[in-house]
Amino acid sequence: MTKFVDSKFVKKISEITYASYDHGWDERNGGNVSLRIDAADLTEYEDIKTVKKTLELGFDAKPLAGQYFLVTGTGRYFRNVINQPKLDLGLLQITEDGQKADLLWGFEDGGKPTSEFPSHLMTHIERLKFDPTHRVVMHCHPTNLIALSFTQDLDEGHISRLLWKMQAESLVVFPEGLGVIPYMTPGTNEIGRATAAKMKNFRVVMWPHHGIFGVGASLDETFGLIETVEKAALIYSQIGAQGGKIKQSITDDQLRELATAFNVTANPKFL
Ligand code: 2HA
Ligand code: ZN
Repeated sequence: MTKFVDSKFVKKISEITYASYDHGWDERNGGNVSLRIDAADLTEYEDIKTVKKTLELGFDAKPLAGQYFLVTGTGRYFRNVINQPKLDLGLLQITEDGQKADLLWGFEDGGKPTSEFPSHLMTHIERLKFDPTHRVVMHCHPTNLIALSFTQDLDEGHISRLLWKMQAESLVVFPEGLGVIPYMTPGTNEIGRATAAKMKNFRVVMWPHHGIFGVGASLDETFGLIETVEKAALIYSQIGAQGGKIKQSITDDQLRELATAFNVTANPKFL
C-alpha cells in the first residue's frame, strides 16, 4: 500500500515550507500553503479513503465542490512540517454543498486548516475561473517586501515598477506586476475577498505590513515567484544600506526590450 505521507505532494510541500522558513519568511507560525490535487493523482493512496472529520468553512466554496487540497495547519510552524507532516498538514475535500471540508488525512493531533483558508479558497475559486493549470496558493512574510509597505506609497504601479527595475529577472517573472490591497485584519473573509479580487489580474498580492500571497501551477513555480519579488525588494533595501543614491537603473525602454526578448507582456497600465 502506498501511504500518502510518502507521496510527492507531502514531500514537496515539506521541502517548500522548510525553504520558506529557512529564508526567514515564516517566524513562529507565520505563513500557509494550499495545493490543489486531482482525484486521479490520489487513487493509489489507501489511507485517505475515509472521512476523519468534517469542518465548517464559514463561506460558500461551491465552485470547489469535490476538489482536494493539501493545506498547512493553523498555529503550525513551517519549520516543523518536514519532521511531522501528519500533524502539520491536512488533506481535505470540499463537500458537495461547498459549505464544509472533509478531512481525509493528517492533522492527527487535532489540527485544523490555516486561519487564512478563506483567502486561499477564495483565491483558488478566482484563479480557476480562467486558469485551469492553477494549483497553489502560498502566503508568507518576506522581510524586505514588508519593509517596502512602510517606505513606499501603496500604489500598485509604483511598487511594480520599482521591483521591475531592481533586477532584469523581475519583469520576466511577474510581467503583470504586483497587486496591493489596503492593510486589513488577517484571517477574515474580508481580506480573503480583497485578495481574491486582485488575483483576477495578478499572481502576487502584497498585504501591507504583513506579507505576500502568491499563486501558481506548482509549488516550485509559486515559491520561485515569491523569491523573485523578495529578491528585488532585498536589492532595494541594500541600495538603502549603500547610501540610497541610485546613479543608474534599468530604463523604461530597456524594460520594453526585455519584455520583447522574453516574449512577455508587461502590464500596460504600469509601462
Ligand atoms: O498562518 O501568517 O496570516 C499564520 C499567518 C496568518
Ligand atoms: Zn501571515
